[in-house]
Amino acid sequence: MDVTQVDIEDLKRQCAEAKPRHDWTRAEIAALFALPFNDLLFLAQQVHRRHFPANRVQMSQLLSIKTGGCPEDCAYCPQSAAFDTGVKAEKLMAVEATLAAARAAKANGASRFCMGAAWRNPKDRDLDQVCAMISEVKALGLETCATLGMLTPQQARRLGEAGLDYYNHNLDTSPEFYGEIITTRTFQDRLDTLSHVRDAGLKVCCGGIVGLGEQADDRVGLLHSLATLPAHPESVPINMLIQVEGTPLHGRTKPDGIDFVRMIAVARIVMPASMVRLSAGREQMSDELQALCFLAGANSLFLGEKLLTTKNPGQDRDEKLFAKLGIEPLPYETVEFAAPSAE
Ligand code: SAM
Ligand code: DTB
Ligand code: SF4
Repeated sequence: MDVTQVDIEDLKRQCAEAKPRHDWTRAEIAALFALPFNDLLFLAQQVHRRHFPANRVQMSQLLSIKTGGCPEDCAYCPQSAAFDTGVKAEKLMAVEATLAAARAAKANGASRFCMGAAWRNPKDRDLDQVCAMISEVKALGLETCATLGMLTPQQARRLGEAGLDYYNHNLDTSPEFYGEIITTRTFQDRLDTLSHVRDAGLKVCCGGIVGLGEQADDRVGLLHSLATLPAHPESVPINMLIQVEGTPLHGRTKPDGIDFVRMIAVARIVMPASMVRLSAGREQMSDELQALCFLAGANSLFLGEKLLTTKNPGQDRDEKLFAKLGIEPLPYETVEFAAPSAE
């Protein structure tokens, strides 16, 4: 990839206008990654302020509604039945227990509730129960998101009818590196599910992970795949790998924090109107590293002590962090501010 072919001053001027575009080249994205760090952050913060209020971060709550025993072999995941991680397989949670968690999340300040299930794909019978959860969580006044694995077009439509706002399905990494991380479904399978979700009129939540052992070019490849989709995902979670003992990726060299911030900043610039979510991995991050992620354009995080099966910083630490940084929660009513313009 020849970054020297890119007119970087012209690219910076164009990016600062913050107009969503879908014709990104890999060379352009690589050139953004290669900017001096301060130039990259300055540009990302300029772009951020064209679409979102400054100093506002959405608080989201994650709940594992069906834990463990997953037939897929995603090498990062503690919930795969292929690895001995100590996560026990459980049944699908009852609607009432899910609602109790959603009420508690709302009381703690969350405006978004994400339900995750360790499935390759949902069975239609299970989907009835998940649809009931979605309708009732939505009725509490929370934005809803679900991540249940691969979907058929009909299943995506049913979720939309139940009131689902977003469906999360990550590409995780570049098309080239993907096969080293997951063998039980293909990159194309994931793109197919994303297009069913889009066709059903749902908002798309799609991102990936840093720290899988990928090369810098794989990070470019992931963001290129996302930013050249027919419509940008409205929501882009960027996860730092949480290394779980028993998974094949346990013991990988950890990426540099500055490279993680660069990933957030470039995601913000190439998908200017999307929510960029600082997702897994905050437990291991310093306050300073998280502050740089917000400066780079991240505007959502997960609240609480637990993600799906792993630890998260918890309310006390987050309240102190928000107070130190002068950040306030982004309320539900203003989240629509994030809707990408029609281009
Ligand atoms: N089973 C569904 C699926 O994979 O589509 C939904 C749940 S899955 C846990 C959702 C996402 O969580 C994965 O795509 C991955 O990006 C992220 N994830 C899982 N384990 C992780 C880990 N150890 N560290 C960071 N992110 C992780
Ligand atoms: C996403 O990209 N990150 C969240 C959410 N989507 C579902 C999941 C993070 C899971 C971290 C590992 C665990 O807690 O099991
Ligand atoms: Fe299963 Fe999702 Fe974990 Fe992959 S990431 S093993 S599909 S729960």
